[in-house]
Formats: sequence, structure tokens, C-alpha cells
Amino acid sequence: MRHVRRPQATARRLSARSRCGGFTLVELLVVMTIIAILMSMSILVIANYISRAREQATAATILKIDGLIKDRMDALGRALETDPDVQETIDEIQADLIATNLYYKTISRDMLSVLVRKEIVRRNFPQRPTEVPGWSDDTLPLGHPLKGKTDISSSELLYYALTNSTVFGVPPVGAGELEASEAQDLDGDGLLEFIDAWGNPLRFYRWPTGLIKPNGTDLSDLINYNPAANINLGAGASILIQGLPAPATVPGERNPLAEDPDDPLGRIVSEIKRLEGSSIDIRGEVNATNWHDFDTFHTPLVVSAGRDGEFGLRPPPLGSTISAGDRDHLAVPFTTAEDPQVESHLSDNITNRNRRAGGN
Ligand SMILES: [Ca+2]
Ligand SMILES: [Ca+2]
Ligand SMILES: [Ca+2]
Repeated sequence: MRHVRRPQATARRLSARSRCGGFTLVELLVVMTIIAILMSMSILVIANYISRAREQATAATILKIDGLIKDRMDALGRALETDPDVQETIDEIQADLIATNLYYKTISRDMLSVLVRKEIVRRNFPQRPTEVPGWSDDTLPLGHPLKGKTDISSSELLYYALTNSTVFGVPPVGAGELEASEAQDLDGDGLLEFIDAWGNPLRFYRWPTGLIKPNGTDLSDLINYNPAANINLGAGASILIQGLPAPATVPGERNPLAEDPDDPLGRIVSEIKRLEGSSIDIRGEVNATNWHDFDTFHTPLVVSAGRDGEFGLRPPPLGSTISAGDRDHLAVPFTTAEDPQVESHLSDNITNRNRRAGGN
């Protein structure tokens, strides 16, 4: 009996060892495939997690910058209304305007107040070096952070504006208020620029009216301005600016997007129309190259290119001068001929007005 049972017992033991200690080729392939799928899923989950974290970090930086800008804009508004010392600044600005055109000597107080407000905003939030007081006549003192610098980006100028001067009682931002990951000198010129969590520089558009009127509005258009012809204003802007008022839908109806928040009564455009045909010409000064498209909604815009690193917007010019008619500083989107993927490139951008990482 023992001789009969022994081979069977040995076979069972061998069979058990085979099941426990080895796999067929098919079993191994199945296991390896499952592991590969799990690994690729994990990589995707981790990549999405990192991307989401970067979006949130970028949104936090941009909202912080937005708060710093708002504090200064509010201080400007209060000072214009109540601070007697501001009168001195207003007189100085009016003298500068008169130096460009004697017309400003006879300007109405109401229109002057609109232009002065814009000029103060421009001086305190320069987008190109020529807008920094003292730059054009080379009177910046030795040691001034911008002295002798070239290729100054809007991001570098925004950092400079917020960290180097007191704005009507609001002190400059201290180094401790910003993380090292929020501002770096990417191009090594000694000027820090605000950056997003992907390490790309942010952009600053002070008056992003080109976003709302991509085709522009030159002064000859303004003279014959017809809101009904601009019924589709804002289609691109709504991607970057949440809560834009809807454009008018009835021809001739007043268009909420065709309103300058600094000038809700449209005094500047009225004045331009009034002067048309007279010997006074202010169009050399009051134009989109120096200011923005008029009769148009605007708000300071801080933009990250987002995950894809592409803005979909024309870059604000570097350097001290821009050519006449250049509107790139107004946040003009690329045309589809220039960038076939412009809508996709715009769609993941994070701004101080869309709060994309906040859930939309
Ligand atoms: Ca630079
Ligand atoms: Ca730099
Ligand atoms: Ca983008």
C-alpha cells in the first residue's frame, strides 16, 4: 500500500508547489498589464494633483497682487476726493498736459478730473518705462532700480510699482509679504518679476480694452461711434473677466460694455466729438497708444498663462517706446490666423478677474 500511495503523494506535493511557486506566461502578462495600468493611472492622478496645486498657488498669488493693487486704487480714489495735498498733484498733471497742448488750459474741470485720475493711475501703475515719472527726461536718480535698464516687462514694472513707492499713504509692499516662489528675476537683469507656479512671468495689463474691442476703436471711429455696431463686444473678455455685463442686444440700446468706469458720462468722447473739425486737435495725445480704447469697460488685469504656458494675448511691449498705433498693451487677443488655438490658449489662463482655480 505504501508503494502505491507514495507516487500520488509526491505528485500532489509537486502540483501544489507548481501552483504556489510559479506562474504561466499568460498569468505573468496579465499581472504586468494590471501593474502598468495602475502605474499610468497613478501618474495621471499625481500629474492632475500637481497641476491643480499649481493653479491654486497661482490664483493665490494673483489674488494677493489684486488686493495690493486695490488698496492703492482705493487710496487714490479717496485722495482725489478728500486730500488737499492732491490738488498740488492735479496742478502738476494739468501743467504737464498743457505742455503737450494748450487746449488743456481751457479744459472743463469735469473732463480734467477724468484725465487726471487716469494720469495718476498711469504714473502709479506704469506698464512701460516711459510712464515712470522721470524716465523720459532721464532724471531718475543714480541708484534708482530702473535706471539704465532695458527690456522691462509689465511684470517687472508691476513688481516695482508695488514694492518701491508709497501711494497716497499706502506703504510699499515689504519683502516679507511675498513668497520667494512668487517673484524671481528670471532674465537676470536685477529686476524681479511676479511669476506663476509654473515659473512663467505674469503679465499686467493696466487698461485691457483691446480684450473687449479686439479690432480697436481709433478716433475716427469714435467720432462716428455707434454702439449697435459693437454688439459682440466682450465675447473674448468674458473668458478672463468673470461677471462682465452682457452687451446690448437691441440696435441703438446703450451698451454697458461701451462705458469707461473712469468716465461713465462719456465726457472724453463727447469732447473729442465736439472738437472735431475745429482747429484744436488732441488726437495726437488722446489715443489708444497713450491711453486705451475709449468708451470701453476696463479693469486692471493680472494674467497667468496657466498650465499650457500660452497667453493667447499679444505681449505688452518691452523697452521704453512703442510704435504709434501699437495696441498690444491693451490685451489684444491673437487672431485665429495668428494662433489657431487662441481660444484654448486663453481658456486656462488665470486672472485676478476670473478666479479660475476657485472653482469655475
Ligand atoms: Ca527684464
Ligand atoms: Ca528681471
Ligand atoms: Ca493659457
